[in-house]
Amino acid sequence: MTDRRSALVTGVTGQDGAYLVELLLGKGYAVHGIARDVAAFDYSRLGNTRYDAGEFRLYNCDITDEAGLRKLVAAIRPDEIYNLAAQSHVPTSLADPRRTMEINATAAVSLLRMIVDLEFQEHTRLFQASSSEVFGDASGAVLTESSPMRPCNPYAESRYQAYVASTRLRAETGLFVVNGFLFNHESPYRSAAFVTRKISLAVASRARGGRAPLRLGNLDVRRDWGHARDYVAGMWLSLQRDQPDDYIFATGENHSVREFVEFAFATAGRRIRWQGAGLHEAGHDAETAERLVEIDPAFFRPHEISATLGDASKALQELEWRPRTTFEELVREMVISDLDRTR
Ligand code: NDP
Ligand code: GDR
Repeated sequence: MTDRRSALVTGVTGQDGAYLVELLLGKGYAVHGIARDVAAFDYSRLGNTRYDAGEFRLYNCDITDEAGLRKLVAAIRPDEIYNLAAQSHVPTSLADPRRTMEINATAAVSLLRMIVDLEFQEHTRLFQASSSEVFGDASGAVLTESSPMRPCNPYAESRYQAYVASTRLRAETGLFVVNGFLFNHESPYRSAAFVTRKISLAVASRARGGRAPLRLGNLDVRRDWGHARDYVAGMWLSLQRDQPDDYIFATGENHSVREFVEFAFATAGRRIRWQGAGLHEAGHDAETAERLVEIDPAFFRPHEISATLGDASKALQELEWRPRTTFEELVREMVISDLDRTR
């Protein structure tokens, strides 16, 4: 590759990986993507972005393969690393806490140490994808970078460990590492394991004649939901500063799962009428009385975070970052994308 700026992106087949690669290629970077299975990389997501062989390369590497990863980092000597690879699903972390910890904490810390061991810390900057989950259930309080951290599931614990190690290494070695406390961000590329995409896919399925009701857990939890495209812009901005620091990326507004469901079905022309209570609550089409939504206790969580709400003023002041997409625009984009795909 040429002498243009280079970036190494882990987790490149995920939602944020797609938007970040597009953003970096658009800025003229030489982008190196790491995936467990490079064949899973969906080039159609790059749209019209140029990605000829000189600008974009993919490598097969599991992030927990320390020797393999070290070889790649040493050979590429990237200007920037975006560590997005993760087991990112909270219920899966409850089922497999060990693997979650290996990927999200142990491997993340190894990557940080690697930069120091290779003596790249004067050259290579790293963005670590952290999460609003580290703050635990703050009962809807507005969260800032200095809010207390009370992780309440293995996923959140893994994020917390990576955060603690990175700030320690930053202080000890001068490593340029930024933790982004990312609040939920969604898009048409979101995996169906997450509630927003599950809903948009269900709306699309219903529109093409599907009859199975959408089965959900707690409808009243609230999330500070933004668009992934806006959040990857924040990741990039955070590595362009003179000094590394940690930032909240959030919209400052939250909505319930119920509101997401109502707005998503409304985008496809259906109004929901809720009937019943608790596990017996169901959402019916207000005109046809079809049963569209049901409650399934399997999707409830032992330690639920009832609401998240972030204050991104530090990112606004220091990075001039602000979310551009409203909640309504986000839901509409996801539903229309799934309707188009299934048409
Ligand atoms: P995704 O779950 O969509 O993507 C995660 C990526 O990590 C996938 O490409 C996955 O690859 C890869 N991965 C998983 N395990 C390994 C492994 N052992 N070795 C190499 N790659 C691996 O997450 P998002 O794109 O939504 O999020 C990006 C990052 O930001 C993640 O770290 C996530 O935890 C964090 N984050 C996301 C938030 C959100 O709302 N989206 C909010 C807060 C934090 P594969 O395709 O092979 O599974
Ligand atoms: P979250 O996202 O756990 O916040 O983690 P998810 O979309 O899974 O859950 C959001 C909220 O919706 C409730 N919920 C359901 N969730 C799922 N997945 N399926 C359901 O059927 C359902 N019904 C209700 C959940 O209980 C929860 O309260 C995401 C991930 O991207 C993490 O990696 C990231 O760190 C956090 O966001 C911030």
